[in-house]
Amino acid sequence: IYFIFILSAQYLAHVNVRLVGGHSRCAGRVEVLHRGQWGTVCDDFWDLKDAAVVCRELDCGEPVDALYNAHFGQGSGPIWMSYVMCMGSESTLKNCGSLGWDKRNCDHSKVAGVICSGKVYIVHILGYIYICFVPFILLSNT
Ligand SMILES: [Ca+2]
Repeated sequence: IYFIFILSAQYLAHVNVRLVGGHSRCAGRVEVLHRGQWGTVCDDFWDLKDAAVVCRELDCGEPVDALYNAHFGQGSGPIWMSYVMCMGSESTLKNCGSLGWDKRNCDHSKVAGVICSGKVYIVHILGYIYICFVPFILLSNT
C-alpha cells in the first residue's frame, strides 16, 4: 500500500488540475493549468461525466456532485474552459472536448466545482498510517 501511495504522489506532481476552496483536496472549485497559469472552468454543460474525469485525474475516487454558480468561490484569473464535454473516460480534463481555451464567454459567478468521494485517497492515508504507526506501536510494547 505504501508503494501505491508513493506512486500516486509522483503521479499527482504531473497533474494539470486542482480543486480549490473545498473541505479537502478532493472537493472544490475546478482549476486547470494552461500556459503556466491556473484558471477556472465555466459551468455551462458541466456534469458528472466531467466531474468523473477530474476525480480520476486527482486520484480522488468517484464523482459525488458537479456544482455550478461558483459554489466554492469565484476564483480569479482566466476562465480557461467552457462547454466542457467529457465522455467520462478521458485521462485528463484537458483532453475533453470544449469550446476552446479562454473564450471569455463566461464570468466568474459561473465557475464549476466538483465533490469527489475521495475514497482512494483515504485508503492511501490509512495505508500510510498503518505502515508508519503500527510497527512503532508494536515496537514500543516489547
Ligand atoms: Ca459536460
